[in-house]
Amino acid sequence: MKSLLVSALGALFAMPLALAKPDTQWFQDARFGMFIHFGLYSIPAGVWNGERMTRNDYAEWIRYQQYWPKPGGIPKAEYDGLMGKFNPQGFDADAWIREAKNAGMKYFLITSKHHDGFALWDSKVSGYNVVQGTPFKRDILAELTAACRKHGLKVGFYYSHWLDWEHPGGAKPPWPELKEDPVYPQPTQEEFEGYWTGKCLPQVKELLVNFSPDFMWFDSWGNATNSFLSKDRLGRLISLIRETKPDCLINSRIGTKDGIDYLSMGDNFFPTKGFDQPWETSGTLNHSWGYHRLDFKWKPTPQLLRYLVDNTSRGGNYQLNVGPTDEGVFQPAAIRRLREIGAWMSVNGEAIHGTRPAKWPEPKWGRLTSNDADKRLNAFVYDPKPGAMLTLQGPDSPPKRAFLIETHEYIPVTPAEGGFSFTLPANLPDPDMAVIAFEW
Ligand code: JFZ
Repeated sequence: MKSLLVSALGALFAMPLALAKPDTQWFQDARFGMFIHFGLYSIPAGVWNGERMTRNDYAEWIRYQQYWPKPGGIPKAEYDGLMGKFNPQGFDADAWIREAKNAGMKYFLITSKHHDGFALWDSKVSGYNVVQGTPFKRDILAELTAACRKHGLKVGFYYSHWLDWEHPGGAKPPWPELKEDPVYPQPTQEEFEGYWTGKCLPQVKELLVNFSPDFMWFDSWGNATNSFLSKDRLGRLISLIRETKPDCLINSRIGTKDGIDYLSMGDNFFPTKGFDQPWETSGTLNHSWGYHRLDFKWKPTPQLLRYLVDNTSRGGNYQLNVGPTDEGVFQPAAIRRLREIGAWMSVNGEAIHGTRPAKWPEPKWGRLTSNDADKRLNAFVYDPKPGAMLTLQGPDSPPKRAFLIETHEYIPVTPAEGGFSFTLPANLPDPDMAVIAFEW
């Protein structure tokens, strides 16, 4: 009787479950993750034959942006020579993931294959990969995935599904300045289809089967140039993922907002309002995503923390990028920032992880997050003035308890018109931000 009931229920739920969208709760609880751009481009690191690259100055674009606007960029055979030099002897998957974990990050995302088409795993689909093509010969994704599992981080892969500069059928850069590159013209629809079924779909399947990723991050932009990402092709890619790994999340830069799990913002774009769907911003520590030896535009830690708090308060995630060097290590400037963020998170992480936006209006003096259905609010006061009295509009009764999270100093609260007022301590441990818990 029981088994009958179980099988009847099983039959009832099997179909809808298979089609249902995966649960995004872990993603929303996480709020903070690490993004990595690592590949052949990490070797030239923005400079080719002594010349700095041009245009967007993203190191991972060097193949096409060197000698811009010369058509064709770096000849393919010359770029492919980087494979013989790819040998990051300092690479230590455990060290990378420990750095992410210590920073308070709950997930890890890496370029499994960027636009240049080079794969960081032992792909049987294309020999253009780290194991078959380089002296390093190690499966970087296998080592990193194992380290993520060991340390309890979720893991996901960036996969460039549209642009691929290795496969003759992959799409080429869609630049308005160079409508048609005479050296490497855009593929025909037929040629692209050959790439799609011959490399893209089988490689994505391989990633899903080999590594069971918790999420995938695809990359595309612009509509006019994206005739390659038809509804039909995207449908095949999404079904492949749903059928192979039903709980794997998919981002919107795949090329559609339908049938996906979370929205990806433009690079370093921090919206001033949230969305109905889960969402994230990918951001850089300096300017370039891949390691660039002449990129010195490092953002200060307080600015990075503001981005994290801004997005969290609006229901979004922050994926902070590191471009490891050709040695396979993080630059000191990256490590310092990750550890400073980690120090802050070890105190204030409880106001970030697992929170949701508060239902009250965003205060002028800072940001709010909420735990336990607004039974606890966290207030992030930006540029706090010692002893200042501030008002939080919304709650109809003052909280029972209010304290500065870092020191547990008690914060006096009083009823006020439309909410309550509170007074900042005379001694503030952090001149940039005061983080206060309010409990009802
Ligand atoms: C893409 C890549 O071209 C780049 O190399 C990097 O990987 C980044 C994370 O993603 O660049 C984009 C993609 C989309 C936008 C901007 C840059 N966009 O929609 O604003």
